Amino acid sequence: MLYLRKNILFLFVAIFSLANVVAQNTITPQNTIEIEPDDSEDIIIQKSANVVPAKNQFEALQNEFIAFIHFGINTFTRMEWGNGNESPDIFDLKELDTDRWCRVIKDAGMKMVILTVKHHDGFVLWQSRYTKHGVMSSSFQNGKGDILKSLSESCKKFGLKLGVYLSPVDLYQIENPDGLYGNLSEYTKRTIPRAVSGRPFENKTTFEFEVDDYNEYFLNQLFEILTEYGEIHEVWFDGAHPKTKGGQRYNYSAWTKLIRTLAPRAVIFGREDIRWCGNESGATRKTEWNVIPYQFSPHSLSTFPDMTNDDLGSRSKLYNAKYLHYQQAETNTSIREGWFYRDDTYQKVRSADDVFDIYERAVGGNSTFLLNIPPNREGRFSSQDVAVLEETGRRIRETYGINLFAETKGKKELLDGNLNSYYLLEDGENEIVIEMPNSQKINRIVLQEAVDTHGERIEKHAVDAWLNNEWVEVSTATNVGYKRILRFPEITTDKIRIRIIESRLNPAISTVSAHYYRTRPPRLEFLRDKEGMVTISPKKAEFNWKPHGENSIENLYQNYEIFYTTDGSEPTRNSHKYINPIKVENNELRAVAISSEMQGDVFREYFGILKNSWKVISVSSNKPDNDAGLSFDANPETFWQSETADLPHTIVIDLGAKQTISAMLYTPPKSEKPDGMMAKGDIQISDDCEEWKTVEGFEFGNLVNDPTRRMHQFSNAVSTRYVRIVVCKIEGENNFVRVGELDFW
Ligand code: FUL
Repeated sequence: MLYLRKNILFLFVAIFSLANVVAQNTITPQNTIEIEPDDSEDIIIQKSANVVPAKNQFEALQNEFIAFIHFGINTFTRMEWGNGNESPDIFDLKELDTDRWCRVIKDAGMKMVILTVKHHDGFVLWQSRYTKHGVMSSSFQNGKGDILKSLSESCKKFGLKLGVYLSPVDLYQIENPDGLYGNLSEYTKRTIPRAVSGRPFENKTTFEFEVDDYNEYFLNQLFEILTEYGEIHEVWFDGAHPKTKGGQRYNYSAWTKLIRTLAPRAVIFGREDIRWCGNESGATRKTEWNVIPYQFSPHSLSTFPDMTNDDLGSRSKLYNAKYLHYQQAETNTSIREGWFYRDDTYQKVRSADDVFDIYERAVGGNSTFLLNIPPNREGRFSSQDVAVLEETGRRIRETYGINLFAETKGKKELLDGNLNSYYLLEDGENEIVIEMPNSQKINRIVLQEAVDTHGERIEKHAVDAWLNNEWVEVSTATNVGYKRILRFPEITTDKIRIRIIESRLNPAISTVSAHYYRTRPPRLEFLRDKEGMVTISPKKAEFNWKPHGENSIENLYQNYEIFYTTDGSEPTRNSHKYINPIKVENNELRAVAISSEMQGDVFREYFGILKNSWKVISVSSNKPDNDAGLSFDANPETFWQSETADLPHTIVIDLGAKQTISAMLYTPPKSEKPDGMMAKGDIQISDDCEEWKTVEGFEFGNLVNDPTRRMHQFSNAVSTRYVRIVVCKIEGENNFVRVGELDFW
């Protein structure tokens, strides 16, 4: 049964009391619906199923994946938060390539860019009339540069929307003696924008507000941003406050009025339009409702409820509400460790797996994915970030750019990918069967409800596939809302069934599509224990900022097998299949992961002689918690560290028995700042621990930039029981030595 948008009918399922029936028929879809004191629980749920996004919110939902750009003074001080006392000279920007930012953002599949035009430190990135603390006082383009202008022009060129982050807290205005923040000025009637001689506005709109100095300053700046940089689609108000002063209050109602008048299509983050998802790590809820209960009208509040709870909108939360309001979540996180760029060595970048996994969880979990990409001090995105974004964009296009139901005949309003049509399930109708003309390989199903007309209704659903002449459940999830992506191991079928298990009212489904994510074989890593047993597993990416608790490898890598060799030959599908840890001793291990369609890279590593009977005979010094034995405990996370920085450092090891060795392997310990790495020294051998013979000198270069495992190969193999390593040069800040692992081959 097709329901056209203009012909909205409201059908209700259950049998209610007369009062309830009257109420049901009068529920008009709205952005905010008030709960009456005598509303029954059923009525509350029906009301919740008619709370819909406003026009600007619905437009914003369709952006799905958007970019955040943190750029400013902190980019140059390498701090996450500035203090407001920074000199504008610090902003030493020589080049800026906003076209390149936009090209990369567009290719990644993002639709909007939000720039931090003023972060907490108060330094502004545009040519404001109302402060000198910004680009106008820096050397960038002789004080004439305007980052917002340049970005707005690039956005136009690349067809991207533009948003602004304007920090309510302003440390420059707090710390500076003439600062306006919390200066206890009087609330008086003021005209916005305040006229500044020689700098008239083309837009002649004016506003009168009863505000104090800081609110006036903030409104004047909002006026500049919203009238002189093209259309603004999002205004981001951060809730974080490093400091406050003088009991400063914000005149949100005036801010909102100004934004609604000057940028009617813009959504406001941190107010009633868009809410914080509750974390900054890229974590997503299994059930993300955008219909949120409020105790007071969300349109007049100045403080907002806690958004960190795991459950914000289940039935039980709604029963206690006074208002139900549509307020979508933005899943915001950074591609790097931190919001601002620091460096390319120590500040790790998320892997494409991680970003793509967050994309599927966030966009496919009823929220918008806001990913921060902080430009570097050269005004560009670093190549590591670009590579990750390119790969993410490729995966999004490959997976979601092709709808495997495209050729399917059936309910057009479900299959046409058009958000303006929907299929409203009839009473008692709880499944949709989609029959394809041919069998397809599928591992993703996407569902969308017609939230703009019917709100969020589905509470629980499942996807079944017709396999071997029966229905088999392949995936199940809770709510849908704007979009739900269901991921499951790949199946080949010509029939899919969507089952609605629980719902707040008859759901209106706008689109159903099927997709195939080409599972890449994972990168591999090896870990050998003291007994020589090697575990082969997908390589975990290093990213040590705000863990989101998800295992992106498990989420994305399904249907692959690992094959290996230990005889130096290339592993193929015919080699040994890896199931459990394998013993590798004095051999080279090579392994490859193979998925149904693709063969991954071959990973190889030398494993030396077993270390289970090694002993430390003597050591020049060690810190109490970093004893020398940790240099061969088969755990690269633990390490020997000398107590002193006096060179040379020496360690004498008993190999337990006479062994033939032809190479030494050195693994520096993992650490944020690689330090104490043995760069040069001698390898000596002895049979009695008294008479020593130097067999080799070793030297490793560029360890600070590349603190990875190194091998020194001997010119001739030697036989020995005791080995003494004499370290005479260290790379890193101090001269103490740190050894994660030593191996002999
Ligand atoms: C937080 C801020 O304090 C961070 O610096 C960053 O801007 C992030 C998006 O919001 O609250």
